[in-house]
Amino acid sequence: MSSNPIDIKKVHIQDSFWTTKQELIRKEVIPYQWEVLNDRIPEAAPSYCMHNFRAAALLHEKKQSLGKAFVPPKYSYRGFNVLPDDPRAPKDDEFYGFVFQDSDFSKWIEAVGYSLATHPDPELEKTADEAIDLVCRAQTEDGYLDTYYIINGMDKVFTNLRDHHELYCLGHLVEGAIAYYQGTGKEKLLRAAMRFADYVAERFGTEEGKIHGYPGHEIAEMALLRLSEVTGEEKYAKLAEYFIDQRGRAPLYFDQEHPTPKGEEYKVDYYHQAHIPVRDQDEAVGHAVRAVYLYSGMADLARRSGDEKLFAACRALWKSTVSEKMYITGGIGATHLGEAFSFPFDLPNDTDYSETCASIGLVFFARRMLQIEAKREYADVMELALFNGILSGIALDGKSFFYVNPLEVIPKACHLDERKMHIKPVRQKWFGCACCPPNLARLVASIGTYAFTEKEDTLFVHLYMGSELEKNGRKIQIESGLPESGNVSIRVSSGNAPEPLTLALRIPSWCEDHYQIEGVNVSSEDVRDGYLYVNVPDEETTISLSFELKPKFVSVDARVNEDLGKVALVRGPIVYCAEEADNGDGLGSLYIDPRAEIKEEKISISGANAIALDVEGYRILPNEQGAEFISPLYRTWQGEKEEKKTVRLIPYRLWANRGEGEMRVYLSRR
Ligand code: FUB
Ligand code: ZN
Repeated sequence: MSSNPIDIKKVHIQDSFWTTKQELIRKEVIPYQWEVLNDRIPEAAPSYCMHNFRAAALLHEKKQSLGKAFVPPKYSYRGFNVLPDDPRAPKDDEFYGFVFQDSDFSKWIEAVGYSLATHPDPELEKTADEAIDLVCRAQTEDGYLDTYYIINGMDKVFTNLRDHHELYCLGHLVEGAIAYYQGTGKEKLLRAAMRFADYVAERFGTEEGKIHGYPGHEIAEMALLRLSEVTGEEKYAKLAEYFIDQRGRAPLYFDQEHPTPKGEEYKVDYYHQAHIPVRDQDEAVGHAVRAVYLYSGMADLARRSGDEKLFAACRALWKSTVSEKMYITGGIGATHLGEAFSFPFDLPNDTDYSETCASIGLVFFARRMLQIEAKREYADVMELALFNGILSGIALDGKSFFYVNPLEVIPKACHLDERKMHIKPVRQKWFGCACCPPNLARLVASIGTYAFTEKEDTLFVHLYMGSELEKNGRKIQIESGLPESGNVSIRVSSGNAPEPLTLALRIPSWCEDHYQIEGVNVSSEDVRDGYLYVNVPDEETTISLSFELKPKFVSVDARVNEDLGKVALVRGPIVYCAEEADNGDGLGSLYIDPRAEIKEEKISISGANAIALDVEGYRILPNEQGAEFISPLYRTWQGEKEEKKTVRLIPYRLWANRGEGEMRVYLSRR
């Protein structure tokens, strides 16, 4: 039997690490994003998100007042990213921004919903209610809700499923509406999302007369399955099932929608994970965010239906992703060309994409796999992505963000080399295509639902974080020293009417099974797939866990050419990097000795506490020995001149909080 995420209202995170992040989302990111969505931050790229909802609402109002005299706009393609001629004075009745700009509101309201679930805030709720009123005013009478088409002309609705994101906007709207309903009990947005889903369900399906397509950018699949769970309405699950089953079936829908040059079809469909039916897919391909969103929906469906073939595909896709295409930071999407996966073991460090959203999608996928089978391999990846490739996406003050999370940066190259211009050496205030910051906000705001899942008498602890929750009438208080120390304590109250309670405690693979447990009797037989199953006695019980957490060097599979002869430094789930701020520039000339002692030092970077690691190494000095060979650039080799150097590394997530400078995760080794 599978497990479910814990009810967000039942888990209170009180953790020295995660509470700080959640507070940042609540106090900085949510209010800041609201200003951005309303174009009130002069130095941030304009969003036009709320402008578009207002424009759509105005259009309906005009229709009402003009009655039969109203002439609906006729669709004419204006572009994927529509910018006003005069950015300071956008026209009231035009759509601006990316075609999927509505989704920025949906992600914002999702973060708001989760935040209100645990931190009631009447002022924020009032702002959110007003925003919802506006969004609902933008919806058409028959339930359609995508401002790009409402404003630009409804006659072409669902005619470009491949590129335009109506079903993506539906998915995000559903997710946002569910979160707001869960956080506040208010149904208005949920009803609007259901009406849009009903509209889509009417139009799509295998039946004659219906559209036989599916989302160009996945997410509706997992969102609709969740909507079905929350509302108890089977029709939403059926729609999700249709989208998943139909994808990649011949004749390929996107090729029909966009007649594709012969020989190019595979490329196009592959990019959208629509080249073959999903149950036959075994390699993670195409646009990375789309891929992991699809796999998450597939896992949800497999859990719901018990479809073994579908689950086998999920497993194969998981394996392909994490054992051939994932960076040590939990980043995925090795190429910026199409924001996509590359071929197996192609993991360049300085041109990669590793979009924040893609790592977030990987966390979605991991949690869903965990729900089906509690194996630590999923939780290990979830934790890795969270602490590294995701949290690197946000500055310590919550006011700037990375979209792309590279493993190696030379700022000059980002400014001058076109191949690297997608890489920013400092976090940005906002992005015209602002998918990542609000995605990060909704994930962090709901982190408890990733840390804990439950079934009948078992609580699964996938991630350790200080928290209070309840299970089977027992109060559970967790204290965690992670990521700095591996000490965890779990106190379980006796409760009035004790029912059986099992805690399934993840033994993180980074401790290499070196851990101690006190307070309960367990044996090695209680460990299954990296989880220690503890039957908690009826009386009050305190379990103390101590996971060995020491720094170590990691090398990469030899097929990753990029990293041959190099090592990365990790400490528990934390991946480290060297920065110019500590080591000077020219990080590529540093060598470290993986056999040397690693020293730890407590540091603070812009108010964030962390542990820095110092390791002995060398710096290769400019080669002035040997005779010139053809030009001064080359010399006959006579050995390198080097000087000793202690190299300092800091947690990767903290890089670029001290101004612009070089950064590198993998260092050459001796
Ligand atoms: O297309 C919507 C979002 O924008 C994607 O998920 C991101 O990769 C970015 O392209
Ligand atoms: Zn993104």
